[in-house]
Amino acid sequence: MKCWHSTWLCQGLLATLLWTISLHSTLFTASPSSSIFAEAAPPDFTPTPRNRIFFWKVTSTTLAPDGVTRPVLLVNDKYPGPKIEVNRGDYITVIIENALDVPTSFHWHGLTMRGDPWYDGVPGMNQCPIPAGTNFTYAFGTDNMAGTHWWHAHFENQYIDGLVGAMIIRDLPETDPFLHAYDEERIVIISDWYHQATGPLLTQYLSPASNGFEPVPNNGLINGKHTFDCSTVQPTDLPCKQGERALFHFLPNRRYRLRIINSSAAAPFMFSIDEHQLQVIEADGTDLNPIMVDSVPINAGQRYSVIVTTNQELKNYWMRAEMGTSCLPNTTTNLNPVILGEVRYRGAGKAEPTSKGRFNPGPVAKGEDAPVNPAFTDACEDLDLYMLHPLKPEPILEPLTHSVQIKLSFKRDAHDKVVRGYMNDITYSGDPWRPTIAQNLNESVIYEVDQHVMKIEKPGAIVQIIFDNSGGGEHPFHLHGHVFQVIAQGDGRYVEGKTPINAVNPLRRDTATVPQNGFTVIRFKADNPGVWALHCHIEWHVTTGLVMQFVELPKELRAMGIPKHVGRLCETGPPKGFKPDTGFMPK
Ligand SMILES: *[C@@H]1O[C@H](CO)[C@@H](O)[C@H](O)[C@H]1NC(C)=O
Ligand SMILES: *[C@@H]1O[C@H](CO)[C@@H](O)[C@H](O)[C@H]1NC(C)=O
Ligand SMILES: *[C@@H]1O[C@H](CO)[C@@H](O)[C@H](O)[C@H]1NC(C)=O
Ligand SMILES: *[C@@H]1O[C@H](CO)[C@@H](O)[C@H](O)[C@H]1NC(C)=O
Ligand SMILES: [Cu+2]
Repeated sequence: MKCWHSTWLCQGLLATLLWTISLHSTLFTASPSSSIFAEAAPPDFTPTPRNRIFFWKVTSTTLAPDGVTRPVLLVNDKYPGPKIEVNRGDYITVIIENALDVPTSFHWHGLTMRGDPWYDGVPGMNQCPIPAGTNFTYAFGTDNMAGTHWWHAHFENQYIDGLVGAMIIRDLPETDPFLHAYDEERIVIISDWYHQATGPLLTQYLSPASNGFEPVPNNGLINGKHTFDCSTVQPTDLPCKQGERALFHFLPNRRYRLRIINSSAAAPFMFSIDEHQLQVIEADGTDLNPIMVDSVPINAGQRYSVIVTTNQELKNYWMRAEMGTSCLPNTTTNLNPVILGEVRYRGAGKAEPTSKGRFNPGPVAKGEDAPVNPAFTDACEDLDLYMLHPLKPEPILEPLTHSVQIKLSFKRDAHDKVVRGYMNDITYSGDPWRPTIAQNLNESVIYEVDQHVMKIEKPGAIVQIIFDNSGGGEHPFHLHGHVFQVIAQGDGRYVEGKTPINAVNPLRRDTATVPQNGFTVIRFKADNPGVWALHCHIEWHVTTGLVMQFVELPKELRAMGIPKHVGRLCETGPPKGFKPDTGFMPK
């Protein structure tokens, strides 16, 4: 096989990997910029496991997903970025060419990265950022997982600017419980959208004047598309033309699995299709005992699969992602909170739908969006935890080895007067160029307080985390490296031994909402050596420090070492203009 990448790829650890590729792969005829699956390819059940290889070029450009042109960051010129789609048991290799003039890194949201912790993609924890103008290869196993996941940049706030995409691990026919439950599937990526690049928004957000109010999105997108009323664009001189809605072409009397991914930076959404029920079958990769609902609330970072049956009257229908505006700090005059897609039944023509939303009785006038679902404006919460149970039951994790209470709060810094997020009175501030995983190689390492490290040294320890959010708004918390059990979620305070818990076959997922003025309790088993971030998935809150990290099984992790080419990322150090506290502020 030709060795056409930089020399490290041809050496060391990766030599074994490439050997595996050359044995099992037929992919090297693919051109470096194309993914191995065509976008609308039918399921590829070529023998698994295989190493599936993806070539990505990351660039900075402009795009108008809703008709309003703005600067964006893209992978292979696409928004959302190219989908990764593999089968249970496969390996994934992503060869990244960073053609930006700033560093970057990528996280594989939903995968446990078991055995490959240095590819989890969090600078300052698992790696140093990929320097501008260089290439880096992520190569990892999928831990026998299946389900609807996603990938996104994890350096600074780059994912808000466009570096996101779907990552689907298809189950195998012999293990898929829903094999006969649906006929076809579609991916639905929902996102909030800003008309300005993150840089200027951050400058405002990280100033005392913001009072901690996050930037409010201007629009939302379904699969990278939506319309926007150009007469309300701000600033008024932004180039604006008619945008388009996402279209879903459905055949009558068929069952479609919709894999819904919420890649928002801030706003939660309520997802529904007019006049259709949704059968929920998956949450964050966990297959569920199916339940029927009218709509599904999806918080940032979360995923659901629903089956929708096209058994209604032959016409077209609105797909709605209603933004929870009351969960946002402020509404702006030009925010369009109801994001619409069009579901077209075959035979019903191309007419714009006239269907009614459950929560807006009146018809939707042409060119006019419906008001926000009032059921949602009060609650920015997950689907009722007690309704969702895994299809494959697992007992609650016990007995507890650790129980950690984490109090969430926002406070104004006495010195710079900026409002920041705190977990147990620590606001995270790690140096991207000094990753914990490398520091852990030194047995007697002492971490800085603001790295907010919590060590778990006992293999198999059962860790409980109680999020106490008695003073604030909702926060969807994501734990890397694990699928956790959600054992309680509710309003007010959690009292150990008193508050009822969800003790029988609790939901397992990787992103759970901590409700406004409420609590969420999760448990996981420490059986995966690595450095795992625990953070709010409202991307703005990551910037203001609502982040901490577990160093799980430090001894075992140390023994695993760090692959040479990952270590090399740290050789160059931060580029000029990078400040540890604020990163790259706009020029
Ligand atoms: C990165 O990869 C691309 C595409 O494979 C290649 O053209 C380029 O020369 C590589 N750059 C470096 C710095 O190795
Ligand atoms: C939010 O609203 C308040 C009160 O109307 C205003 O003072 C503040 O500037 C707004 N913040 C943002 C980020 O828009
Ligand atoms: C996506 O997550 C954001 C942030 O938590 C939330 O406001 C929004 O409602 C979610 N979208 C959907 C479709 O649930
Ligand atoms: C390991 O950490 C200790 C404590 O911070 C420090 O004194 C020592 O120099 C470090 N050793 C190496 C090899 O860096
Ligand atoms: Cu948050």
